[in-house]
This record gives sequence, C-alpha cells and structure tokens, in this order.
Amino acid sequence: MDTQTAFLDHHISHIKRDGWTVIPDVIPSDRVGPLRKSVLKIFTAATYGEDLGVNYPNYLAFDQGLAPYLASRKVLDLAETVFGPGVRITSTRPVILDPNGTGDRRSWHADWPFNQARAACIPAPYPDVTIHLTTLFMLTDFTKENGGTWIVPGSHRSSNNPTGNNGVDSKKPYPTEMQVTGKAGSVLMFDSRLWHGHPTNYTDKHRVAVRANYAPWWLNVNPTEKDATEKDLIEQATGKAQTTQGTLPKSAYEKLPEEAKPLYRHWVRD
Ligand SMILES: O=C(O)CCC(=O)C(=O)O
Repeated sequence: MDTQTAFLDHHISHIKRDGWTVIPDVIPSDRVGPLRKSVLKIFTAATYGEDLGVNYPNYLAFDQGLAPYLASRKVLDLAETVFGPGVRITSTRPVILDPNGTGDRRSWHADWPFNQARAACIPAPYPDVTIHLTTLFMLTDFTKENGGTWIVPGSHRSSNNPTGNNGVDSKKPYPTEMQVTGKAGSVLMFDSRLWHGHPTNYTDKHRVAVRANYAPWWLNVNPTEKDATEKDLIEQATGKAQTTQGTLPKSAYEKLPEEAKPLYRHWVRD
C-alpha cells in the first residue's frame, strides 16, 4: 500500500468506525504561534465579539493566514473521499477556551445540520450517512488539562443526539466519553453527528482552535445566513432560532490562495 492510500485508509476507517480522527502536522510549527496570536487578538476585538453566540462572523474576513491549511491536501483529500469533488466550507470561526476553569463542561450536542435545538436541522431520526464534517484546527496543544474536546466515540451512528431529547442528559458524564488530545498544528476531524461537548480549561493559558466545517456541494447552507429569507422562513416554520455563519467580503476573498477560493465562493458578498 503506498503512503497516500495508507493515509486515507487509516483516517477514513477511523472516521467511519469511531466518528473522529486526528490528522497530525497540517499547520507547520513555525506558523502555529503567529496564527494563535492573530486569533486571540481578533477574537477579543469588539468587531468579532459583537453578537457572538447567535451570529458567528467568518474568521477569514479578518485574517486569511489560516486559508492555505484549510485547503491543505491532507484535509481536502479526506473530505473529498467522503463527499466527492466540489467540497465547500460552511463555517469558519475561532473556538477559544478561557483559562482557569471558567468554562461550562460538556453540554453534549451534534453540529449543524443535526442540532435538533436549531431551526435548520435534519429532523431525527436522521439517516446513517456522513453529510457534514467538523474540524478543529489546533493552535495550541489539546490536553486533558486545557480542554481536549469531549466526545462519545461511535455516537455518530445514532439517529438522534442529546439536543433532540434522546434520553441522554446533555450535562452529565457519559459512560464511554473521552477527551481528544493532539499537538498544535493537528486537525481534529469528525462526523458532525458525533456527540461532543465543550471542555473546561484548567490551565492558566487560553486553549485556541479554529473550527471549520466541510460539506458536499449539494448541502444547502442558505438558512444559516444572517438576514436570508430562507433563514426567516425556516425559523417561522419551526418556531426555533438558527445560528448564522458570516459571509466574506470580496476584498477578503481576493486575498485567499487559489486552492482555498472554491471552498468559500458561495459565501462572497459585496
Ligand atoms: O471547543 C471544543 O473543543 C468543542 C467545540 C464545540 O463543541 C463546537 O464548536 O461545537
């Protein structure tokens, strides 16, 4: 088996069987520090933090330095093996854990479009197919102490998750839970159906990552756009709110490397 086939075989079988994998060495070590500093600066800036919690701005509107790695062959080869050609990124935002144990632990959920608490979701019971991949680009090491992501391995095969009243208390420890650890520069990739939760950071430094989610070309992201008619319609129909993902000004899009542009073309707005 050649190196590339072995790489794909290892990570795809891990995702299919367990729901997750860690891809090492996606971001070179000398780029991790500057990217981490930039994320921390932008995240604390009023522009990014404005109405965080409901409307998530597109991180690449502020800094395009991560773009070559979002489009790295390691990540895209895996996404394209699952989805075929024409992969797109549905959201890009920092996930930062404050230091000194201030964050909330767990709160088991699955990501869009499987979060049953949101307006635009695939209603449970949903089918056993991978249609969305969540990734966390680690800009600090992920350890048990600083908040390696909590996951329930294998839970991606379930047809519901704790946001959908499936009988699992989203705030309580789950018997088979584990924390994902990895070196800065690695990427945690998982099937977005996987039950996962926000960890607590007990160290005295921030735990920093950027979350980027990958989808096949046919998955409709329109209901996740702020002020979009499709978002209003689905909110009215379900009586639930939908979190939104930020668009990309043309000026920021033009600064992306060529290989990253196809991933973001659908989010460009003037
Ligand atoms: O920060 C983490 O490790 C988990 C993030 C998470 O649960 C999410 O972004 O949906």
